[in-house]
Amino acid sequence: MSSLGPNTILITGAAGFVGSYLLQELTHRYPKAKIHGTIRPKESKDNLKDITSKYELHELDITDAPSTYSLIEAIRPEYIFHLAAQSYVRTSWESPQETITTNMLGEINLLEAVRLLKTDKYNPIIVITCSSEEYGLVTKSQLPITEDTPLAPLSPYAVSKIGQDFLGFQYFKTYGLKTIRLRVFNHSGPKRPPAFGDSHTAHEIALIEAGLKEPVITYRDLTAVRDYSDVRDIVHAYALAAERCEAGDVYNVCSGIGTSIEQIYNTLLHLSTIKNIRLEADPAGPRPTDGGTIIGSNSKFTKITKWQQKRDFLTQTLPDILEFWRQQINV
Ligand code: A2R
Repeated sequence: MSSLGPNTILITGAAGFVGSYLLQELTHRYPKAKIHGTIRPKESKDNLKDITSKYELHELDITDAPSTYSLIEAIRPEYIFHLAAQSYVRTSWESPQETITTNMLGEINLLEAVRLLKTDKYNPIIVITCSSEEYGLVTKSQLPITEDTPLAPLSPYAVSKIGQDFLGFQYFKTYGLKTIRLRVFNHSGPKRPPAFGDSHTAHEIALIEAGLKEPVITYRDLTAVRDYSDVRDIVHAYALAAERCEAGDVYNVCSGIGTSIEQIYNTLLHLSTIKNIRLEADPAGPRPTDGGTIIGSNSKFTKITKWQQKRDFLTQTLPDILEFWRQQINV
């Protein structure tokens, strides 16, 4: 590693939603570094369309141990950002096996590859993207959530992320791998698939504005409060984590601000050019783990990294998401 930063970087899951923003962030932050990303075989490259800076993509199924080892051996990244995952909470109820396999076995393959290649001279920093879902069942008296709040997972996805989290801890303790575990709270931005609530609502509004849908939007739970950040601030946090966080430690990455789902709906409806959109309750009702208030404390992370968020979720991120969908629909 030079004094200007890492010479070689690997992002697993680089063609995913966050991976594409991280690629953008890192190519600008480390213009001299060689940046590699993995893409799942047959995966779409749509998220990478607007990235003009240089990087190299490698096809990899992270559940394939020999291929994972070969890639790490070939490029020997000094920073590894591990994002490849089954990232949908809802899918995890339908496909718990796939979720646990991709997320836990995938990470074991990555950590094993590094363990086997580790020497006195080669021991990369590995940033692991864990999740606020690990905290799961949280009572009001436990807010804001710190890294010491007990983990109480409510979905197979949350269990898989605890597995990833604790594997990172174990490989640090047992083998001295430089893992940094980030428990990341809700984050969104343009390109977020409409399977996620805020993006779904913005997509629906853009369809209504284009005359492609009746002016009705359904909701599952307006009362839930979550801790939202802009994905562009989150990927900046990932870079700072690799540079400044303590190996072996765990950090919450969040805004510390509670935003209700109702605020998200109202903000997006207010931004719409159509003023007679009706909100109706989805007959499917809330998900098993909707509801409640999840707000994190980012003080451990901001103290060590000096991370500052630049974008306000309601007034900057949401308008950008709506504009993204308007443009997609008008193409
Ligand atoms: O599912 P795909 O084809 O979109 O590919 C996803 C990829 N991925 C895999 N890559 C290699 N081998 C696999 N077996 C495998 N399964 C899935 O990981 C996708 O490109 C990437 C994850 O990106 P997204 O699904 O867009 O998630 P997002 O929001 O970017 O989250 C990134 C990370 C994940 O670890 C989340 O659990 C965490 O941040 O919140």
